[in-house]
Amino acid sequence: KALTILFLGLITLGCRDKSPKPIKQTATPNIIFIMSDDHASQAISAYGHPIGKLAPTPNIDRLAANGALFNHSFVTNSICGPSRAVILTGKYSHINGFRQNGDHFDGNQPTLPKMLNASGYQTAIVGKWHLHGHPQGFDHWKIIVDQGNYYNPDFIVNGDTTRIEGYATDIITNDALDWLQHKRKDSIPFFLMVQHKAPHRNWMPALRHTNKYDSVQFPLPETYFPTFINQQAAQEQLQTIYKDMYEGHDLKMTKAYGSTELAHNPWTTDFERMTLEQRKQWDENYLPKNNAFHKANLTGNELAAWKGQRYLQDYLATIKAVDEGIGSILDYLEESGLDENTLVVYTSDQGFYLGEKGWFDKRFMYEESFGTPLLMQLPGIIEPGTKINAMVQNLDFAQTFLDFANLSELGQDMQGESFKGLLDGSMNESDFRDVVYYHYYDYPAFHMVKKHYGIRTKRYKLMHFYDDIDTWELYDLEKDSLELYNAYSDAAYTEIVTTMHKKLDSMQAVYQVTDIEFQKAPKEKVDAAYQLFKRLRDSG
Ligand code: SGN
Ligand code: CA
Repeated sequence: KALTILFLGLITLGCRDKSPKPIKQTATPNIIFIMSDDHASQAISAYGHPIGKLAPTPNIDRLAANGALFNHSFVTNSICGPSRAVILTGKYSHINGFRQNGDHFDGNQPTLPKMLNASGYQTAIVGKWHLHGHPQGFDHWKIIVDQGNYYNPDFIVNGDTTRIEGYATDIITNDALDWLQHKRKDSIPFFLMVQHKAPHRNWMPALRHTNKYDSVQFPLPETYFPTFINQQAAQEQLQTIYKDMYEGHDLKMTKAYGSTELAHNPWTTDFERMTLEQRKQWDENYLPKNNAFHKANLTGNELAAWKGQRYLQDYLATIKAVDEGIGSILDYLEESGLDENTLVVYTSDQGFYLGEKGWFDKRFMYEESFGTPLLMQLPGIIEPGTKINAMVQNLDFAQTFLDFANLSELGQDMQGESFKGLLDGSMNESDFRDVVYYHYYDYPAFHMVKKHYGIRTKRYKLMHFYDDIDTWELYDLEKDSLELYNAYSDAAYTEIVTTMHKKLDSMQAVYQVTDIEFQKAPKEKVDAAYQLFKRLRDSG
């Protein structure tokens, strides 16, 4: 008898490798929500941008091939913590209370994971949280401390902070896979959030990718050296690649030919956390290209262009591990048969600048950072190769997922709109919203992007920058997709300006934006912040 059991056991084990595990599909779909930090659509090959084409993301592109790619997906407030709070609550920053990085998320309020969990979903989150406090509504959570580090990051696991050796992106991917394969219960639907630190500043690629794009010449945007006319907030920001990046910390430049000592590096921890072996390998990988730089003796615009290249090479190489991780998750879903009933979502907490207007970072309501990549697959529901042009927002995610889970009634208090109908073909794009509201508060803060709010319709964008300035901008996106010409005072646009103001007022009324949202920071605080960030930048 024992032999028979052993024999049957061996057969079963043998089969497991070859054919997919028979899986009992759940009545409502599972949801895997993968979000990276600061991933620009320009850096995803499926979006067709020249930069993305030179640094392909074949696994993220699988989602576009199997499902839908959104061309006009926007955030409500282009910064990390606030974006995450909007996604969890389905409510604008002024309603969920998390307006800017550093705020504390009120975890006692209703959230999407809590609703799904209470309705029978298994819930888990791994990776970046950045909302301070501990996650609520998750059966399993393992989060990175604050911004986290690329190498050997600290995680909070069951309330304890633990340093985990390895590369952050790989650790997060592996933890997600481990939960899917070993910790999750079969036959119960699940909601898994996989939230990468990458490709956030300071863009440190995995050791296997540090030299990935050394020989690629990326096209720098035509606006790399901008002249800002009637764009005071753009003029006064501190996020220009060739003015504001730290040469050592951000660009991995060294002090001299032959040296591996980093140039200006005000935050030393990112490199100090590496083990001696990691650091040795890192230095070996960067030395030849840094030596070549020193030899070239660049100055002026040539130096600025070189910095843009180095930034893009590192940023894009950092994305490589994210893409590989998504590949591993998709492979597992396909091998197990789970893919048939799993909605897989890929997005970023906001868009990012890859040298447009000379910039890195985000924050502005201009297209690159107001937009964010969004791709989704769910076989049998979403037609392969779907392209969606409707203006969706991260504000809509919670209601959309609740809709997929047949729990729409739980989202009645939320401020977004389910876009499930756009995905399953039951709704026309023209029946979806025709105006999007945006509001950014994080000032004075890193990069000194002024507070602003505004609306975007399919064709126009109206923005108001306030606090220590009071300026309006209007863009005709059909004629001026790069947002270079502020048409607010142009007589040809008088009527449009009036209509847009009316729409803006009505949006603020709909979303319950009250006067406290327009408060100014004390002038001393603004001045001190400008001084601090300039000092940090120039002290190298
Ligand atoms: C850090 C970065 C900033 C970045 C913020 C917010 N500086 O402070 O460049 O804008 O995070 O990013 S760093 O030198 O410390 O990397 S966010 O994605 O968390 O909102
Ligand atoms: Ca971010």
